[in-house]
Amino acid sequence: MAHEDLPVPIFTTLEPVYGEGSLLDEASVRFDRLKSKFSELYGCQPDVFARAPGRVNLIGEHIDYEGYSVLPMAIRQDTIIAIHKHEAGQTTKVLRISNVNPKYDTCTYPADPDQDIDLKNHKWGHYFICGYKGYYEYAKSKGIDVGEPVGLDILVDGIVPTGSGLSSSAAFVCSATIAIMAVFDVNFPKKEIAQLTCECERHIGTQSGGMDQAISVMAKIGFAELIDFNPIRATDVQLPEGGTFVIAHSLAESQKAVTAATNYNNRVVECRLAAIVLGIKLGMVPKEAITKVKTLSDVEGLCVSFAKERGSSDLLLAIKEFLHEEPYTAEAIEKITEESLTTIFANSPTSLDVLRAAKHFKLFQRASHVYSEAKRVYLFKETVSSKLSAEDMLKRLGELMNKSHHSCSVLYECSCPELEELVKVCLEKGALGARLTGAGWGGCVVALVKEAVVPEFILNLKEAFYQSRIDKGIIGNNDLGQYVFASKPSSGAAIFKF
Ligand code: NG1
Repeated sequence: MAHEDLPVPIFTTLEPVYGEGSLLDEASVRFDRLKSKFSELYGCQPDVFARAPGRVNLIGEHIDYEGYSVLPMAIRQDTIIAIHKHEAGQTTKVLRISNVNPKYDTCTYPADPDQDIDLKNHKWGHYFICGYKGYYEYAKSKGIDVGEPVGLDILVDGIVPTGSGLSSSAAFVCSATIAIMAVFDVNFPKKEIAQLTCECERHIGTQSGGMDQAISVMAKIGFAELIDFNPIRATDVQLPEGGTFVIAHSLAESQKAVTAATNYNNRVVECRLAAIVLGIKLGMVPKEAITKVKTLSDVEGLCVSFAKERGSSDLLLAIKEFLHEEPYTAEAIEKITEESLTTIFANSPTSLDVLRAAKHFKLFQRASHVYSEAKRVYLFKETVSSKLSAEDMLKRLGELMNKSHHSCSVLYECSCPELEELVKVCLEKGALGARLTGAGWGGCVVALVKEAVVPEFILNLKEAFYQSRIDKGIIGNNDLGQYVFASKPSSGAAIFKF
């Protein structure tokens, strides 16, 4: 059976996930602390535990929601959730969500799975409710008898740095969903959980693409994964010997849910508009384009045919011909679509927020990024499977990462001054390639570094980027390990029943 058709594994010991040595030791301490804190808080033991990892995306940024494949790997940092279910019929039907980190206050929600999430009042516990709603929506759609909602006690321990582009949100939503499934004694194939967690994270107000949840659920130790969408599929990618991916935090926090209207969701809307305009220019009737075209991948075929007719294989030809570099006003787009933008997005409140906040739309730049980035993902995968020498392979991968960063920075404009500085420092200190990873607008850089020089590279980064920030008290001298680390591909989500 294909890996993605299997259910989430259930283990009775920590070793299958955490291996041995310091990782296992660290995990044992965390699980022991969860158990004792749980009984202190709730007066009982958890029924079951679930964990899901964060991820680093090696290449393929801001293209998952356009239907294109991406190439991430899971990192060792994860979110663990301990959960206990109350008996049906008990009067206190609430969800109590606590965190081992005292920074997060306990959140209480009703057990009603149809509750609305208060998006104007952002709380950390909302991410659990995404998983909760997602579980019920999915179980009902599968005809599973979900019965009356019951009270749940939950304790969370997350060590994926937040706002860092390493998917702390997906690690939380996936571990929440899987913990809920496990406590209700159901399990679904991984590809279905990847899809349902992607959809339910959208309850938080971002129009997520699905990469983070897919890798968190489907990752395998030792491999990066090429993730395809529609349908979701994961193909193992063995990374070349001799190279290490170093993750370094720019120390600028990226608040994706809070800035959605001007950043993340804005780009999703711009891509949709670019796709509709391209569809019309390439011969679709406006009404048909508006109903049928959701993503740039939907009009790829038309762009390819257009290029072929002109004797070219360049997908970008249609963009160069039909979209202009100057930003579009809403009125200019409406002349082409023959429909108001508010009508086009009438069913999507978060897109309407984008329209209210946007001054103009950069259709040429966003579409150019998406099509070129999609191509780089395949070139990366092809390079990894090629017969090139390890040295040449690493060099080529580094170049692709640099091109990806340039495109994110200049065409997609999802970088920020801190990320630009850190990418520059990484390259100056010998990285073969470096790029922002994840949504951007803050968060982390991923750099490809020759394995033999990793310790020296990290020391150089400390001197050139972090020391001045340590001196200013932005981070503590002893905390550096949380902000810069080498990462190996880790394993995916799991359930523990001890
Ligand atoms: P992060 O970096 O975790 O916020 C976000 C999206 C991904 C993808 C990347 C950009 C969510 C949960 N994740 O990731 O789907 O679009 O940005 O490539 O919204």
